[in-house]
Amino acid sequence: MNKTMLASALLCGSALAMTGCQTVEGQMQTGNPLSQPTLKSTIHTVNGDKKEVGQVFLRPVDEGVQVYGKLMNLQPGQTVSLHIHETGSCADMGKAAGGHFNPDNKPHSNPDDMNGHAGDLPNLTANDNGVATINFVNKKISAAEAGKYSVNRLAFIVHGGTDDYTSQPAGNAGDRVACGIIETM
Ligand SMILES: [Cu+2]
Repeated sequence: MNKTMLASALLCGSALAMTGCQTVEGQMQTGNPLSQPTLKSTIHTVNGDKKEVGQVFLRPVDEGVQVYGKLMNLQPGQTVSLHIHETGSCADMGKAAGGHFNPDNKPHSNPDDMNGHAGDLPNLTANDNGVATINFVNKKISAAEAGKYSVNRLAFIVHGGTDDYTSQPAGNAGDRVACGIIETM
């Protein structure tokens, strides 16, 4: 952890310290102000240099689990796709993460479809600085430490292309470009 990250962690480590906190965690929380993230993933490229490209947090909210964070170092305007995959491993260029998290054996769909994969999430488009944000409430997963719908110890996969929310089994989203294990805070 570098010094900047450490300072952010200290500033944002408690609900009482949110004022003035400029990290993604502070900027994007909505509602339930006392509900802190329970899970977090630091995402790295799957190729040789394993560069860090972002962080995603998960916290329980009334409607489900808020998934929020940023991916950096994308091409300006690039749309990528993000899913929760079923195995908590980023080995073998991310292939070890397996397929989409799908505890109820549903088809792949758009992330708002309750009949789709629990691990389906919306596409992200990078801004002029190559930064893409996600802020989505997933109603099909749990941010608890364990359980059928818990995503603890599973993996985020970033694909280089756009998820069409239709093609099976994974939306024709393209190569796996980055990956992060989901872990307890
Ligand atoms: Cu995927």
